[in-house]
Amino acid sequence: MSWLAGWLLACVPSDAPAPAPTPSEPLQTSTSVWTAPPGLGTGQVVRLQRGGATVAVSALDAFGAAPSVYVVPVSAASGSLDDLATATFTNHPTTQAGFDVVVADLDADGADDALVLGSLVTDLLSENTSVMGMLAGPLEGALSAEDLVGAWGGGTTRSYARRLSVADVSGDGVDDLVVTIAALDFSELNGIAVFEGPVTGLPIDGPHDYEISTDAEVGYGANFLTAQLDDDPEHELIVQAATSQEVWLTDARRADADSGRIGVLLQEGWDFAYLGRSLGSGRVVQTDLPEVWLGANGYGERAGRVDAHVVREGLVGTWVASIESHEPHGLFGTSMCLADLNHDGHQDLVVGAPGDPYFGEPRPGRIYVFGGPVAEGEHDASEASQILQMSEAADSFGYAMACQDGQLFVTAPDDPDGKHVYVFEGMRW
Ligand SMILES: [Ca+2]
Ligand SMILES: [Ca+2]
Ligand SMILES: [Ca+2]
Ligand SMILES: [Ca+2]
Repeated sequence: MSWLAGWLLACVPSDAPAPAPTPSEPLQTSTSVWTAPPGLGTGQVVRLQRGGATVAVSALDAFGAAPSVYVVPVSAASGSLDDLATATFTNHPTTQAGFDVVVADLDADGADDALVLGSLVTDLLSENTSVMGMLAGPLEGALSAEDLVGAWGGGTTRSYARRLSVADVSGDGVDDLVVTIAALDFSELNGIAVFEGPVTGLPIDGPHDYEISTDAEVGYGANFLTAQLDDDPEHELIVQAATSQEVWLTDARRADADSGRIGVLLQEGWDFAYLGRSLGSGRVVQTDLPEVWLGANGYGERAGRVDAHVVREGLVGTWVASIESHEPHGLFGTSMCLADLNHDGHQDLVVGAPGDPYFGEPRPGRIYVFGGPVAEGEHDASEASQILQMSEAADSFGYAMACQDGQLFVTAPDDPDGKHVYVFEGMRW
């Protein structure tokens, strides 16, 4: 059984009614709304450009195919994504889900490039393989599959999977491209591939430089994040091991690629909690140590929770705080974001609870804002500084988020009115 099917099938529906929504009073904030064209489900993915000047938003058509990507300046006011985007990429119609997108200057020529990751229908049996394509900057105007300067597949038995990141993981000061690897049918997730930057050369069809992999049954690489967790210059990997319900902290330097397995945060008895569905790093709990935040949106009747672990020397994680929701099928922890949103000098935590489209009653999505510092120990989600809900529809508000100090971008991919990205600035609570 694949890790995804395992997550979906193992979750037992509950007849317990969800408590009535309790959104907070309107936040003191300026809110912009980016609206998608009719029929496009925008916002499965929202990612800040490396550097924070633009936001990339993914979109799928009504059949979950033909992924598009809008690149929008972070300062854009409310309006149509078609009008606000400085670049729009529309993929080939036979291309399926848009798994991920990153915008960064990967070839170090001074102009942003985009990497898009999707699944191609390769034959009549709908056997899928994931392909990662690069759009070389400058990113301007309407772009199509013909503008892709190169495409990577993973080989004959594996493909690049669902998550991308750009960060210096090799320690030479130059950003690298990091991507998960899976079996072609996604039944096994078992590695992280690294392309050492700068990634240049056209066409780009070479294999990755090295990889960090584990036994297939671990499910290493369903989700991951790059973050700075110690004193060495390179970024570390925070990796979801979906099948074994773990999150691993991994040093991704080339010299350490064989060991790869430095820290393990094993959570006993959390079957199908989907630990690592969302991942974060920062310093929200009052501490001098870097933290990793782990979302487990399937925990406890799919109510969900998030846990913070401080990271000590040697990438050893120690639990310090948790925030648990008691609303079944809220899927609290589907997304999260860490930044100082109200400019008070403390990082804040935002957690998305978009609702459960599989086993729950239709309900609006919500986000929970926890003003930092969050005290050590156990907390209830109702302690949030703010709980926000933007409509009465089952809009999946909170499905994906991106943020930087003072700015929060939240998607609502199922909003029937097409209000698919909310931008919050100047937040106060
Ligand atoms: Ca470039
Ligand atoms: Ca590097
Ligand atoms: Ca480091
Ligand atoms: Ca703050």
